[in-house]
Amino acid sequence: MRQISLLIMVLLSGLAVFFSPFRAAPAHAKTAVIVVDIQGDFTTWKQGSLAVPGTDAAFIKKLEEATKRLAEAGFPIFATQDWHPANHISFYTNHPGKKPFEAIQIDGRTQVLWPPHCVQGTENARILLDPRLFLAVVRKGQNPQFDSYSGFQDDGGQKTEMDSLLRQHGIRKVIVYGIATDYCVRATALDALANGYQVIVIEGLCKGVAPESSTKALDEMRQKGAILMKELDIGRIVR
Ligand code: VGL
Ligand code: ZN
Repeated sequence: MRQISLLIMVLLSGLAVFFSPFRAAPAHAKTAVIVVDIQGDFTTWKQGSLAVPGTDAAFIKKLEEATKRLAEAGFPIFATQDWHPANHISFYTNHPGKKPFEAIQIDGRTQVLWPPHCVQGTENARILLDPRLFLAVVRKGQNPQFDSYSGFQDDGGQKTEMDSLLRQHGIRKVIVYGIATDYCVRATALDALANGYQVIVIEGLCKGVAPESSTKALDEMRQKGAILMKELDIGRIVR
């Protein structure tokens, strides 16, 4: 008899834990990861059209392993994906007489002209990490008239779904890394700060187009409130 009541108690306490309101809060309910633009066209590994120095197979493997560790630790993982139509305003080929990496003024904005890259549906527009890692992929730069380095909004002020996705998941803090430090990582981290999120940038998981602008971008992110971590140290990330 005593054994039966013990059994019932064990079962009931199991149920209590199962239905406990605390179970609804996963290990890192308020901190998410935003992995920026890990796409073939930005890598030397895939001989991308806009290959960023240092983005060889070993670096992408490092990104994949870090992202897996974060996923296993319970952080929700979001990705951004540069996703341009062929007639995109940022492609130098759409501005006769202009050369790649030239900067021009368009309606008072500075637009760097890039080699065509991340064209919708092409092999090198694909994200190179295991798609099962991501809770959602936010595409950007789809409007032919506006560039969008930021994962939150384009240069015309049109918002992506990023902010509402993060809100839906109760996120207050984001860990940001990817390509390129001086463009899309910078813009995404600064917009995250501007939208009220705490931001951690993992320097060792970023590569930049140019050293000088990358150093400047990291300084600016820190100055505006981001915490910079040299390498991923999950134990030091407090939620
Ligand atoms: C990026 C230039 C053009 C980036 C995207 O992902 O940093 N850079 N488009
Ligand atoms: Zn782009």
